[in-house]
Amino acid sequence: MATSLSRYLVEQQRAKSNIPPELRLLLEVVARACKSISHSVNKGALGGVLGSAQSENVQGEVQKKLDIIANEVLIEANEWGGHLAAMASEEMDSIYIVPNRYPQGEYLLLFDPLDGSSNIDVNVSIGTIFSVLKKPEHSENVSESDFLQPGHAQVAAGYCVYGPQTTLVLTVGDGVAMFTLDREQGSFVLTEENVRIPKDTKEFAINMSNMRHWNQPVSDYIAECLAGSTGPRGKDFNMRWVASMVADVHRILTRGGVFMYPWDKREPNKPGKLRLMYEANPMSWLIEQAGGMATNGMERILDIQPTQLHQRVSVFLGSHNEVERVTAMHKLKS
Ligand code: AHM
Ligand code: MG
Repeated sequence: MATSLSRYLVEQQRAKSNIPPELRLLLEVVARACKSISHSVNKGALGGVLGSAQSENVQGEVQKKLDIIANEVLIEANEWGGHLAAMASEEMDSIYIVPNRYPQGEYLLLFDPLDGSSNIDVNVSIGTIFSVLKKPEHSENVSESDFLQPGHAQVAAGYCVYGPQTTLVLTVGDGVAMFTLDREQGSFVLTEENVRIPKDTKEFAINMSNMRHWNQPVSDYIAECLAGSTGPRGKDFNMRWVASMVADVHRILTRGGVFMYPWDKREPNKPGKLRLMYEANPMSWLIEQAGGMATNGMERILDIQPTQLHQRVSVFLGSHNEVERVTAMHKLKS
């Protein structure tokens, strides 16, 4: 018989004691919210959900209607259950503390409600990314500083990709599992366990249009890949760039590859485009749990001590040997 997400979580707790009831509730609520977001995404123009919301988020990016809808769905689903103390989102300037009328739980939830915003209106895969932390024990009144924990402190992380299939991908620190949404049954069904990323790959993902803005190590690494079988790598590479991190990471978890969003000269004061706490950290943990590697070019992403909720980071993640190589090239130049 098919294993539902609920059953998987109960059985994991029984076998490994790694999913206490409050965390299980949290993960089930996040999955339910993703199901609802998936419905809105599927309706597209018919649901009046496409297009711009005529507003900007704290990062100065124009918000799409679906960015805001997904953010609201996640907050409304999660605020009343008693499992959370507060939430943080790419689409909200500061943290959202669970209102007084509801009990406060011990977890903190961070999310990018709809990643890949530029793909919403063009019917290309997009997704929700989430990260779960424990509220520090000493903290009475939850504040933003409670969120500033390194990625290795996450207790659960995952994403849901809204593509040809809706797939929820999850880790609680014991490998990576994938669940496909069965629309007739209305439930997520376990379709892959112990996901492993091949150590070697011939596929890279980077926005090549930024080439002239890269630093030397990134330029050197990509030059090696492009030189193909006659170059130093002795093999031909293929390139893929969906421009939705969820979709690019999903491909890498499925068949390997390396994904890069490096620092570049367009905005030299920012370490990169992607956000550490609700994009890079959850994705890096999933990648590591599947046998891959994730760095900012110099150090393990999961070891970075955050100083700001919305801070950015350079990202190199995916097949172990490629990430190791591009990281070594950075260290050589430093
Ligand atoms: P978003 O959170 O505003 O959607 O931005 C993040 C996205 C990632 O999903 C993707 O990897 C990247 O931005 C694409 O950037 P670019 O537009 O430079 O291709
Ligand atoms: Mg995003």
